[in-house]
Amino acid sequence: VESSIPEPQRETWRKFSASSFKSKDEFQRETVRHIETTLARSLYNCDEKAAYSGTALAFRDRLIIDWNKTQQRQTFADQKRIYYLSLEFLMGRALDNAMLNVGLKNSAKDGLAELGFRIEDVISQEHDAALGNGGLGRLAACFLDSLASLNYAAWGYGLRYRYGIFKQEIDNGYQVEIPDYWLDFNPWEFPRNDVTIDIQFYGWVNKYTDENGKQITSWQDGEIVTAVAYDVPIPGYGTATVNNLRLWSSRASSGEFDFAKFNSGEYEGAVADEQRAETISAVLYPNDNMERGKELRLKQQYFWCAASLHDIVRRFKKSNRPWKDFPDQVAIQLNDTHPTLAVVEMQRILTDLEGLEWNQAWDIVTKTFGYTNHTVLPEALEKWSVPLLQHLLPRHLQIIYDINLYFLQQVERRFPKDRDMLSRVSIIEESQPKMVRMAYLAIIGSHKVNGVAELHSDLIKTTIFKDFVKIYGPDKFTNVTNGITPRRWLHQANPRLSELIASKLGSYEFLKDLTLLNKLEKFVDDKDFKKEWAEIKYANKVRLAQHILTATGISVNPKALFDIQVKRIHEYKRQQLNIFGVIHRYIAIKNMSPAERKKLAPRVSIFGGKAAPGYWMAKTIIHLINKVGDVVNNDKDVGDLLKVVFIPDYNVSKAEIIIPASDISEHISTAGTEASGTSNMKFVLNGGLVIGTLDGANIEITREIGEQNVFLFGNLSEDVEDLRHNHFYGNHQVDPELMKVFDMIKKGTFGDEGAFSSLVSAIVEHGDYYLVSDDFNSYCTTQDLIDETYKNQDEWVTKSITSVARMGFFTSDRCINEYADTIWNIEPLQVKEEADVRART
Ligand code: 4GP
Repeated sequence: VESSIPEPQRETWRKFSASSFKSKDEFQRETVRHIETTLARSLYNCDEKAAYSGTALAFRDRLIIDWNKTQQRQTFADQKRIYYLSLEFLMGRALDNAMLNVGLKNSAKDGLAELGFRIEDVISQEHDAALGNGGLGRLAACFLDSLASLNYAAWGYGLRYRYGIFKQEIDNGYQVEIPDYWLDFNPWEFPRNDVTIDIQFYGWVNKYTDENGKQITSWQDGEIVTAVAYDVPIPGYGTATVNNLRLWSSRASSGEFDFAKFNSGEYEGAVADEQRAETISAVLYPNDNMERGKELRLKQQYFWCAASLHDIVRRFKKSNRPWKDFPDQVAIQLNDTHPTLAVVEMQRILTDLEGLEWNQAWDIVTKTFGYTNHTVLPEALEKWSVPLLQHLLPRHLQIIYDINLYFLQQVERRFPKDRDMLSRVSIIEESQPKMVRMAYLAIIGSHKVNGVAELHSDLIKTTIFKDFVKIYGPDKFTNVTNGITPRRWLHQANPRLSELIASKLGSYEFLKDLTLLNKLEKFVDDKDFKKEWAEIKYANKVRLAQHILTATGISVNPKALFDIQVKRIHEYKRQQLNIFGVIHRYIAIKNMSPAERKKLAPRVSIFGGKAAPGYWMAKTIIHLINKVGDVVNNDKDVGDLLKVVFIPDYNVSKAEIIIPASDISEHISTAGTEASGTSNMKFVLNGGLVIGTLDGANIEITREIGEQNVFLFGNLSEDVEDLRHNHFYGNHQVDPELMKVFDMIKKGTFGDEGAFSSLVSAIVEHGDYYLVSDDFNSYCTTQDLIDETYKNQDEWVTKSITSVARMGFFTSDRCINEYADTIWNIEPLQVKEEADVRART
């Protein structure tokens, strides 16, 4: 690097090089210094917010020192790096995680207490970084934690949205969306004003022969927007590795500001261009498992892919290696199809800008990329219209056509008699207008394609991508079952349970090797241990009850069975099945004799989750849940036997309170629709049991923890197609008990029945696509079995402990090691300082 300090001066430099705090006193000194100087506050005006800011800045310094060293170490080692491209990183809060991962939470706790603050109050000042919708975005965040904890040289690349996922309020039972402006104070990012990349849009393609007779293809004119890097340090647990998450922010390029306009008094016009540029990274699109082909979304995708790739290429070029080494130095993982344009941009860089031959370039591209599919739902499979691409990215469209041409030629040679095959697998769908099928492009441009749980990986091979299995053979397709980080989802969310487990296992090593949990099985008959286990669950329920009271005004009994379904609201996830089941229970209670009522375990049905603002059915489900709650919670005749709660604004920090408090959680998607699910893993790891369908990772969870520890119900994925067919062509009868539920809704018990008619008619009149009626009876029977089982608390706790003991497989560490082995072909980097910082929890 040109600006580096010459050797003779480096001694001085090293003498004063910043060092990390290691003790409570040093932490206090740093925190007070930041409060007094960086924030210009004092002991006379330091509130909890300022205490949070000071603490966060002190820990940020610590992280950045390790971050610098990590980056240097990785540069010197010059090994392969993995780049995880994701439009979503649902990180949640950073401070608690930073304190735990560097092993200084206890020092911080004592240090803050001496300064006059409770650590919990300080931690809860932080605004969630909510740059994601749901499963796919939270998975990316768990992966970053594992990559750093396992010492992989890894970077995340994403967009720095000014507005993350909207904040949800409930007004008169309806969801209302409030913008989430989260950047007012964000100590966790470093603007890198020196790391900028100009990104081009629109314009036209000029092909010509230069004076040396060389064919030149040049993309000209159009509009330039600048990408500015913001770096977020990602600390590993118990290691000195701090990796980087680079988020791009859009800014008008310096050439863009129109001084002529400005000087002639047209202030607004001059500023308008600037605002247009900034719009690109302004908002996260609030859709989960759903695509809506908006031009601005496509702009976001290209802006982010192009910036990331040029950054990666720039880093690679510093090593002066030949291009053919690129795939040995770089692995790029596409988190769903959102970053697929990176494949095209890479091919463009190599051919148009670097002058490689098409085939040589394409070989490099396909060895570099891997693609992860997260859904088989047709409404979520991305397609972009050809005219839109032609307009926005004219050169990329040409390259897509060329990729498709060579691919189809190859297919035709292999399957000369199968004309149909060509149109089925073409990247271009011959519709009006023509569409580019991004998943096909991602498959063709990658060397591996993976699903996220066994059933899902089988389904993509036998349904949506089956032709590609014929073309490429089965080895290109693989499975990596999802996982979660036990650091956040056990240790941070459930500190008492983590502590109890550590006391039994003798250390916190299980947070690094989750399979060690299996040693807990030895203690399932230990009375004191079981008692403590149950007490911790109860304390977590008290904590949640407190949150529910503050957030909704509803008072719930923590002794009742807590039945929780929190996730994005979607018809396929079937919150409607759950709330219909609740109404069924309400009817049953109303008809019970006092003796029967005495025998029933009181229950609190807890819901949470956001609906995409344009998803009418999902919003109707939220409305029904709230209206049922209004009626049931105020029915004196029912009392504590049943309460229905909708917790507003479900997000990562709320999940950390909600998940440890479940007795039962619901993962009840129509079989074959939920790719994996990850909250199922979080709930079980926290000692809750689950009711679920044979879908996604539920199947593997059951295999690991044993069928006797899971409440399974419902039809199997292989029967779904026939059942759907029958709904239209057979003799389809809606379940009679479900009809009683509909009668109650129609009577107006929960307010204007018209408000819910779409939910009812989807089942009664429109073919019940999600098989709610088919599964209703088996769902309700299984809920009765849960009531029965819950009565025997001793047996329940045994199930709970056994399940936790067998959850080792579902750590994201295992998952990342599988990606590293089977897709990225990359080894972790050895870190010497590791011993120094380990196990200081
Ligand atoms: C989600 C899937 O719906 C979920 O089953 C899976 O666990 C998660 O990805 C992580 O793999 N998909 C999305 C999406 O969030 O937007 O497609």
